[in-house]
Amino acid sequence: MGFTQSPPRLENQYVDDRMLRSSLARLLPPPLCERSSGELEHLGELAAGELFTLQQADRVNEPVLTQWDAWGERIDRIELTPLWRRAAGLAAEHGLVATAYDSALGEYARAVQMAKVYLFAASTDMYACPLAMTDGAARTLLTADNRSLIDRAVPRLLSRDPACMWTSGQWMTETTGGSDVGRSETEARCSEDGRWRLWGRKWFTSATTAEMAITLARPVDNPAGSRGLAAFYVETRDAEGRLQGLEVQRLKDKLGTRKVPTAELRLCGVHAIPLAGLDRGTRVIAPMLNVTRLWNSVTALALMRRGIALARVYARQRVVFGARLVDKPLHRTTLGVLQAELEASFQLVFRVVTLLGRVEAGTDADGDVALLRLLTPIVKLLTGKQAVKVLSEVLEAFGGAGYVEDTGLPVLLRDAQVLPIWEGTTNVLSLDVIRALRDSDGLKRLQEEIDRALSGIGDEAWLPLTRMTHAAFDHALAWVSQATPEHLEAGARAFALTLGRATALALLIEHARWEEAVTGDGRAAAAARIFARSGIDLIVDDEEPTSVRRDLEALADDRRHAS
Ligand code: MFK
Repeated sequence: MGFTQSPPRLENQYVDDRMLRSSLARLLPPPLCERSSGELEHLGELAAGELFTLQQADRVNEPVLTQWDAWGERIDRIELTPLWRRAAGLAAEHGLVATAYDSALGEYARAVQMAKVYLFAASTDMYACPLAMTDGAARTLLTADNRSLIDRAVPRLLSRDPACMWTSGQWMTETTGGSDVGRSETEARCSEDGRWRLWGRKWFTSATTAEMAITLARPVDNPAGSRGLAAFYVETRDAEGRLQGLEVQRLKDKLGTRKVPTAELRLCGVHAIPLAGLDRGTRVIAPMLNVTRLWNSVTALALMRRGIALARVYARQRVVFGARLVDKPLHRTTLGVLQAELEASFQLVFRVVTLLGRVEAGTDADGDVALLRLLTPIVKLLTGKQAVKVLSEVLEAFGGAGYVEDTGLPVLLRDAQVLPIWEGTTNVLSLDVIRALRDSDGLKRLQEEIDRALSGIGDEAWLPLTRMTHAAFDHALAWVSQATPEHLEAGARAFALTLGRATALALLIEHARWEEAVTGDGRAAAAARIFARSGIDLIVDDEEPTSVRRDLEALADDRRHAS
């Protein structure tokens, strides 16, 4: 028998994560940090142990849709996989959604919740998706202030009892598009008894096993476009537990997230209740978008962390060309750059988590709302792209094994690939950043945020990095203030990424200084220095904007010719 490589095994994912523990120690008051650590350690153990093992055993299982029973009755039953069934119970018991609404935690509720999500998400094959929708639905109902719906649904969405907890779906995407929801074709009609019913087709719904959903539809006399859409609350089943006014046409055959029973739905007169008025539905549903975009960002962190954790373990045990991989300079460089990306984004995402916690608890300071509005699309678009890059490198760090399905590694990349797509693509979110600038003074607040994070630095060693951060932000500011509307759109992605990377660097420097001072650990500082070398300012000034535009047009559309 020849050589056999032992597989990478995970340590407790809380105990083993210096970045998570030191960040929580800075962000949370010490007694709360101490109190939370027991449950987080337990989740870290589940993530590395029982759930990780179950995940491998569940690898080839997928949800199954049964549309008809043996006697010809339409039932549209979806059977979930064992991993997801276990995840549902644990998510309720550990309050993966409820923690965010625990008033005893005050402004820290979101930070404690998202620390749990970060530990849970990578071992549960995107069970984070229905949880994100559930959290978004609870927040949307509370914001809409619809008392009867709040009384009926919110206690169920926030239940910690697996037998009582509801999940929610979010049905927005139609065949006309997942981005331009203003073109939705679903119709809402009010019956003579005053009850609303919906007719239409939802092309991409997550997830149909939910007890309720929030959806958009156009009351028949309303105008076209997004202002004519209304947001509706739907309960998916009747008193006997049968789907009411809904048909599941099929489950989607997707690249990844294959445990998520994403379905095409036909709405055939499903009963629905308007959430808040009969128009401007996208604005009503916006809290859902913003909450789920943050879940998307935390999930990106979780997948990056999982991939890097596995690659590090592997590098310590794998011997090539006479040495362990971890002792090879080029491999160390590769892993170090990945960790630096993760550390910078972790600080940025958890800053947004903290802001959301403050705003929801009503302890926000002047400007927190504007900063949150601007940073939410930025963290989503930054981390979504980054997760794909990082997970692609992680697979490569395993050589051929990373490309082999039963190592359980390829699924990380496939699942990561959805993160820049769903909940708004990178380009749609880049345009949302521009929209957010119009709606608020977010840019001024972001400048104050960077100044705050970098204030009081006397140590000369930090100066090159702080200068780089300010220079990138100033460049973005100068660019946006002189861009024509067309340039603004064409350059929105580089602009948003530059703001994101500059802010992430500032926040990482802030954390690194704290970590060095309090614990003497210099690894966050090392991450800041390496992150800074990977490109902060991504804006390219066009010397001759018109000619550059012509070049790009010719390259994007092969029926055009550059002249
Ligand atoms: C692991 C966790 C992951 C989560 C799993 C997700 C699985 C789900 C699968 C899916 O369903 S993916 C589909 C998700 N779809 C999207 O994310 C939609 C992407 N498109 C957009 O975000 C568009 O920008 C948008 C639909 C919001 C454009 O809407 P409109 O109505 O055409 O644009 P408009 O007129 O600018 O915005 C309408 C109002 O909403 C405006 O307010 P006013 O009426 O007061 O003027 C906007 O300011 C407001 N608004 C839009 N986006 C907002 C917002 N307000 C706050 N926050 C936002 N993000």
